[in-house]
Amino acid sequence: MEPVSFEDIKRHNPQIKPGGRFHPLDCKSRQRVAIIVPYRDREHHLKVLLNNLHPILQRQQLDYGIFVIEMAMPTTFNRAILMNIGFKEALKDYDFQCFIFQDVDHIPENDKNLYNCHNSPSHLAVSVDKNNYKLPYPSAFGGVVSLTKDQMIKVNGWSNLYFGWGCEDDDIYRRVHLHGMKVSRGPAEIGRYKMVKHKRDPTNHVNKDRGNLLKGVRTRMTKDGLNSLTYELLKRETRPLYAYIYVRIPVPGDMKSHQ
Ligand code: UD2
Ligand code: MN
Repeated sequence: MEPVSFEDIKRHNPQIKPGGRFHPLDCKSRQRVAIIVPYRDREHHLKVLLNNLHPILQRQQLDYGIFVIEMAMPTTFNRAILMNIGFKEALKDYDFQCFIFQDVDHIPENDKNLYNCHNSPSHLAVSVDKNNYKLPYPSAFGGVVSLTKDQMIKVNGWSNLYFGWGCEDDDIYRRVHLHGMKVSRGPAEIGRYKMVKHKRDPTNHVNKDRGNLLKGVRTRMTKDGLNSLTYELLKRETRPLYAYIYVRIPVPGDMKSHQ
């Protein structure tokens, strides 16, 4: 759980290709998997995550890539729109079939927690130390989840409208159910995570509008998501351990300016 320098992580994982890509040389992976990490000012967490995740994913013999999507200051953080951007940008690189949406502070504990996709969207972070390794509520869908490319398109991705903390995960959970799918979960002893301890970030205050937004999912979901996504790509870098994507998000009310 201690941060390790990016150089040391690279040295310990010599098989990782630029952009944080890997595929096994002695077999063909079942799935091509993109790991999307929403990010702002958490370098300490990113070091802990990459130091744990790269070894695990290699042992799982995945054909994978890690994408870190950073949102430019000063706009209030918007985790869900970064997921949509990661989905779109990763597909420009490679024909990924499966998307894992991974919080930067969630560190998997068990190698058997497979980073792949299923017939229905899946919640991977079933038991997190922060919640005493218990699911906080039956419809929880936070931390780490997986959806296939087709499932993402079917639900129109994540909402773009949740600025600040909360309920963006409940929004996509509802989209999944409103499209006749159910969320699957593995056993709690496998879906175990440690969350790096942190305080609420200064640019991610509680979203006061989250309850209202959530009430409107059904009517909003067909027009708020992948099909209404707008952002400004500021930088795209192939870093040794991950692909880095730096974006500016238009604030609500200013949506037209970046189209
Ligand atoms: C919970 C959820 C999380 C998300 C969030 C509400 C669980 C286990 N976790 O986590 O999935 O739904 O509530 O938005 O249910 N981030 C940054 N920089 C920032 C702010 C956020 O990188 O300044 C990213 C980072 O990947 C972080 C994630 O967004 O892990 C979620 O934010 P959080 O860790 O502050 O939220 P938390 O722990 O309450
Ligand atoms: Mn957290």
